[in-house]
Amino acid sequence: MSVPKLESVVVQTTPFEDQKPGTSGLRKKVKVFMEKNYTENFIQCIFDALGCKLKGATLVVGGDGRYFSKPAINTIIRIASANEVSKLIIGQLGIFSTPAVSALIRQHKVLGGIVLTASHNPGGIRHDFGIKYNIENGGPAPDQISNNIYELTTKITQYKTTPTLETDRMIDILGTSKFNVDGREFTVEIIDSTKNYVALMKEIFDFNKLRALIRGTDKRPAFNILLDSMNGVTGVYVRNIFVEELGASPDNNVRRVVPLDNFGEIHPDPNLTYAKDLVDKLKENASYDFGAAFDGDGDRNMILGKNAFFVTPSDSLAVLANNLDCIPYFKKNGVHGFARSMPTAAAVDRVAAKLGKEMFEVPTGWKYFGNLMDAGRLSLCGEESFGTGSDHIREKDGLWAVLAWLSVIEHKNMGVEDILKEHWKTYGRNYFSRYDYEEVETEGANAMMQHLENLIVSKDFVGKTLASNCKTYKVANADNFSYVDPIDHSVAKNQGIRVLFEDGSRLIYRLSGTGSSGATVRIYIECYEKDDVLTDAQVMLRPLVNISLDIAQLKKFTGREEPTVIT
Ligand code: VG1
Ligand code: CO
Repeated sequence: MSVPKLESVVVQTTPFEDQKPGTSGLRKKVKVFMEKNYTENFIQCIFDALGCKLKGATLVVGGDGRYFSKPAINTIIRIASANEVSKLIIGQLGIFSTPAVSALIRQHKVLGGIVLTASHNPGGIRHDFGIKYNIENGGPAPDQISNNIYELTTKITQYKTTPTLETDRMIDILGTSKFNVDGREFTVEIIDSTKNYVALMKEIFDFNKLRALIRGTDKRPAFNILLDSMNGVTGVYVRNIFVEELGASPDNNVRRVVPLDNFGEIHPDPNLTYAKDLVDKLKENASYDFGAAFDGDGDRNMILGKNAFFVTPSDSLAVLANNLDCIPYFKKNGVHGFARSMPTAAAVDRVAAKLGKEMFEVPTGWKYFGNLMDAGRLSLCGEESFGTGSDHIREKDGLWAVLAWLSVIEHKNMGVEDILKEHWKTYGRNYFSRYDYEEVETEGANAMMQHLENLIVSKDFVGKTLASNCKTYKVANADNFSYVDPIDHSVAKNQGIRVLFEDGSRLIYRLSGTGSSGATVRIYIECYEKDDVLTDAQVMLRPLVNISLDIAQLKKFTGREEPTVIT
């Protein structure tokens, strides 16, 4: 077949003011990305930020398949071809989970990847789209690169593209297309969305044991699971790994496994509010031993036991940390340190202390784990926001977390609730809850944060005793969290207001960096109990919750009576 000879053109454009990436890439309403030159500008700025490294480079491109993915990928193909990229590796139909992109970047040792997702944010024409750049270690771009991209978006005057490059239906069919653009060869390879990732999971876990768990053996009945992909991208991976490889039933063990570009109009966020449907299924049907849900792009997970027994992500991390040696990957590579994001409850810290492992506390966002992993000091980490992962890739990984949990269950021959109870008996329990107030007016949210800033530096705040429901807590310290990366010494400031009490309890306040309209206030509440480990979390935390709302004057600043989501 002859290779089409094409020429690139330069298109004049003007900057948009709102292209600052948040916690994890740029997220906006679809209609914003549809504005003339909006997507083009941002893609060109990613490429400009990469500078001369881009010349002749290969990039991975794909995402959760949400609405607007296809036109965005076609735009990326044309702009990449004009910017001297030599090859794009794209998932068929534009589909790759976020962990799969990370794995591919690492496996193919390419310059980086572009992930098209707004993750747990709703999708569809009226909702959100997102673009994120991942670097050569497979992880989200660090702050320095994102800031650089943002700077460029404020100054952009032109972008390069190849308008005659025919992209129609290109990403629908597996195979390689070659073009000649401005005299250079440009290749687009469309690959299977799941193959590489499934192979990686097979290397990490013992699939024979997992199959025996799910199918049952002469000695043990089948362990009855229900996995909910929430109409997100994990559907294709779940079918491949659980149904085809591990013998789960396509009718009874998995649900919502066909990715939809609007996620069926649900909020693809695996927590007790947005995945209530799964919680109800497990409550209705006591024959289920285990439930799990994933978010739109497949990096988050929620773990449930029989009767929808809820495992907090902070506890999930601690339990996995305590049991990693039953997973072949860690047997082979050893277990180095552990890490969690600052607002995540400190349950894993206790495991680290007992096992004599290094423990790190980083700001919110997976990008802060990457350097530690690259330096060989971090094997397992997590965030309270339903993110768990290991150094097998540089993103959090929902399916990995479920396979890890099932490996622990198989090894210990115990159910989820019993594993947790045993864990709490050994380590005590870190009670944790997060209150989210979504789509609050930005002004009120900012004013509340400013009020807290002033409060924590006010005279006598440290040392003060705060009381609610006959419980008293003495403030031991308060600050706005700063982090110095132990590897490259970069500094991240203003990562959340912390009120730390003498007994180890904590209150943390942050504004979300992933929303697409208004502000989302997050309040994180944590306390630790050595012996009283079976009380309901909301009951145990009630006094601290009251104190948190009281000192923040949340109602006064935001007008909100109740949170949108409690986890
Ligand atoms: C939230 C979570 C954070 C997570 C981020 C991306 O950020 O709190 O822990 O890393 O989402 O997750 P924020 O700034 O809204 O609190 V994902 O699955 O949306 O990429
Ligand atoms: Co996600």
